This record gives sequence, C-alpha cells and structure tokens, in this order.
Amino acid sequence: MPGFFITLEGIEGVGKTTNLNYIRDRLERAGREVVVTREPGGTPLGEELRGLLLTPREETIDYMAELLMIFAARAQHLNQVIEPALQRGAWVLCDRFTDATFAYQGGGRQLDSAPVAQLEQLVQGERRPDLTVLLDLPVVQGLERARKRSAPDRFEAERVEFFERVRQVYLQRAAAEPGRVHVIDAAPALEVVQKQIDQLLDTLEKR
Ligand code: Z5A
Repeated sequence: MPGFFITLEGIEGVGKTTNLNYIRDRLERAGREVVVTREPGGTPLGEELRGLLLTPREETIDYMAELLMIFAARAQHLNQVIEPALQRGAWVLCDRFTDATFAYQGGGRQLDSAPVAQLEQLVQGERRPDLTVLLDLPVVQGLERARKRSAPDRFEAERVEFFERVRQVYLQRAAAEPGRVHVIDAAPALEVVQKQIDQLLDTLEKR
C-alpha cells in the first residue's frame, strides 16, 4: 500500500516542529513507519541550500534565484527521500513544502504565482501532499514565539507586512483546497492545539 504524505505549514513560530514531533510519536505508536523531514533541506544537498537560503548575507539574493534554489532542493528531496519512502508505504511528515513557496515567494516576496505553479508541475509532476496541516496564528504572536527561541534568520528578519501577506496566501490556499488543507488554530495552549490535531488524525487512522 502506498504511503501517506503529510505537510505542516504556517508562519514562523506557529509550532510546526513541535507538532510534527507530536504527530510522529502518535503514528509510530500506531505501528506506522514514519519519515520526518523538512524543506528546504532533507538531503545533504538540500541542507546546504537551506544554509545558503537562511543565513543573512550582504549580497541581496535575487527572488527568482531564491525560488530556483528552493525547487532545486525540492527536486533532490523528492527523488532521494520522499518518493522512495512513499513507494515503500511509509508516512512522510514534512516541515513545509510547496504551499510555503506560494506563501513566501508568491505572497511574501510578491513574485507572480505562475512561475511557482510551473516549477511545481515540472519538479513534482502530479505529486501533492495528501494532507496539509496549516497552523494558523496572528503574525505578531508567531514572531514573538520564534524570536524568544533564537536569533532571526534571513526570512525572520522580514517586516510584519511580509508575514501578513504570507499568512493571507496560506489562508487563501486552505479556502481553495479544503479537502487537503486543514486549518488548526495555533493560538491556544499546546494541549488544546494537539487536541485539534488528534481529532484530525482520528479520521485518518481509519484509513
Ligand atoms: N521557506 C520559503 O521561503 N519557501 C519555501 O518554499 C520553504 C521555506 C519550504 C525556514 O523554515 C524558512 O524557509 C522559513 C520560510 C522559508 N522562514 N523562516 N523563518 P523553517 O520552518 O525552518 O523556519 P520557521 O518557520 O522559522 O520555523 P520555526 O521558527 O522553527 O517555527 P515552528 O517550527 O513553527 O515552531 P516551533 O519551533 O515548534 O515553536 C516555536 C516556539 O513556540 C517554541 O518555543 C515552542 O515551544 C513554542 N510553542 C509552540 N506551540 C505553542 C503553543 N501552542 N503555545 C505556546 N508556545 C508554543
């Protein structure tokens, strides 16, 4: 039986990493093989590209160059990690995927969404996540959580308006694809957020 591809999305500090680990633990307890990975990254080449993308630098990275680096990492990640795992029946949990590209490069950077969609088709073919958990939180709250945790990277140094555009694109995508993208209110205490995640997983585990 083919595996199942779950992605976690949201602005910074919404709790993607925390909840990814929570989902992994629950699936493993249910006896599933789980592959946890992230974007940009997930392979040696992808992790090098991630370093280039996230590290603040003096030279401004051209937005199209940024987009192509993200899809270069994604091509490697899909072919080396995600597709083989899904083919052998594993559940893949990925911290961010192409919804992030529509949200950050399309929304945040204000690049036209057409090249993002073209690259999505070129790199992924028909592959899309089976389920996307969108953790939604007001921008100020997300940035507060992220900044308490570590120094800002090249994206986190952006202004609040940038993240407002990112959040809006995420919410638009959720509204356009309600069967795939499930919005979870990430504002309450972690136990309350995880109760919402449990309800979602209960429906999946019947599969
Ligand atoms: N990027 C892009 O531009 N285009 C793309 O296509 C892709 C990515 C794929 C790296 O992402 C950057 O790459 C990202 C977009 C860009 N921009 N940035 N920055 P990333 O996912 O590695 O980085 P991130 O979004 O900054 O993740 P994060 O800061 O690690 O946040 P998180 O994983 O969502 O949150 P967390 O670490 O689980 O939680 C943050 C803190 O909040 C932590 O102390 C938790 O204990 C706390 N927390 C979590 N939940 C709660 C609740 N419910 N209440 C209170 N406190 C909580």
